[in-house]
Amino acid sequence: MDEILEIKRERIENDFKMLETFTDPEAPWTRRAFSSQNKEARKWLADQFRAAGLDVYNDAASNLIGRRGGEGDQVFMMGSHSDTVIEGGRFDGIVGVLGALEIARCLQDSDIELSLPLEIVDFTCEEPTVPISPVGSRIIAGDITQKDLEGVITPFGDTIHKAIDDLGGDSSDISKAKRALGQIVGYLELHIEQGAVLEKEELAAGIVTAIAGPCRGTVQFIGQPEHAGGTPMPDRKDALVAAAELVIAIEKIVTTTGMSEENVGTVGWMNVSPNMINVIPGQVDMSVEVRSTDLESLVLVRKSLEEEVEKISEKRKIESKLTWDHLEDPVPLPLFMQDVVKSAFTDLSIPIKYLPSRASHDAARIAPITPAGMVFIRCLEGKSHCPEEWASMDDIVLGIRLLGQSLLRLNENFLKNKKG
Ligand code: HGY
Ligand code: MN
Ligand code: MN
Repeated sequence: MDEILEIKRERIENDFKMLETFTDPEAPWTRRAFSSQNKEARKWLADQFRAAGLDVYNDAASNLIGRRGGEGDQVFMMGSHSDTVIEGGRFDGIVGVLGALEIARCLQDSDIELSLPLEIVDFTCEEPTVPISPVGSRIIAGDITQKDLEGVITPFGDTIHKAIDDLGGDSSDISKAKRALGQIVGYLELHIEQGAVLEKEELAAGIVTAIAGPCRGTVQFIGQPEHAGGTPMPDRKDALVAAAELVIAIEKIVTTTGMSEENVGTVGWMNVSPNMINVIPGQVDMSVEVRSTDLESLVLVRKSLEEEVEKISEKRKIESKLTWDHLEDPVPLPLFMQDVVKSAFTDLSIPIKYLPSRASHDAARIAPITPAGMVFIRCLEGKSHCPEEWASMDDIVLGIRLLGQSLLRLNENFLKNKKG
């Protein structure tokens, strides 16, 4: 299929320059979900969506949606997220949102109508700014119910209800945002790899086969705060030493369990109290996150981690509590969607490379209700979730061309199936 969409590089360059100005000035590039920067960026994005000829609205989950091609329940969908981690994404998620916007502009420029309406989406709160994230894509999939919102507070001190409403949603009834299976006929997402496979093989782009499932939780160790001088070592119930033991144990578990090269484990934050130099830590709260592209390994890793917390607790006579906040299994992407994306690579004469995603994406969250496909572009040294995260404009333009060609191929596939 010929490439008929004319991507405009300088429009894209301007978009990136503008969007990255919506950041916490003290910690670029930080635009956390529900922050003032997120709200400002959303206003700017909505204006760009409108200028691209899209009908713009927020669904009840506050996802920002631009729609072209008239009414009807069934749509094609493309998108990603514009919220970031702290000091992270100039490209993580942004490439997918701005890529979808550019494709909408190209369809408008060439007056091309697809066989179904197209919706482009900036999903709300993809990053774990609140424990129930990803919020927007999970609500669309019906994976977050009204009850799940209860008690959730954002880092800015708002209830999740107020936060969703402030972003244009309707937290009084988020089920209005839910889409039924089949309503989204196909979903496409462009994203940076957040790994170094493409760069190592000197490839600019790849076809995603599966998305690793992040399992996130918190562990609390409760020991005994005591005098750091007067308490002999054998008599201590030091919560921080217990936590330190667990950090090392997690590294050992993920590197020796199941298909270990597919597993990763991280302790991202830890709170020690009372956090004073001359007091034995009485309590530690810490995050645990394990992921794998292999389900069996992930189940074994989670089980070993639970057993390890028990073991440390007994050995040190310290109370412990492990709470899993969020369990995601690995998500294989449907072969026919991989073929749709592959045909776009062939159309543009781009070398074919299949690879799994070790990072999670909105695509994984809406996969239960729609066939999802992903295009990856390389990122510098595979880095992401840090200020050094970077992708070249050449690769971004190529990624958007592949996204657009995949959409046209998805449309062709839909028409073929319709004719039967
Ligand atoms: O954590 C992730 O994989 C994604 O960047 N939220
Ligand atoms: Mn991310
Ligand atoms: Mn992302």
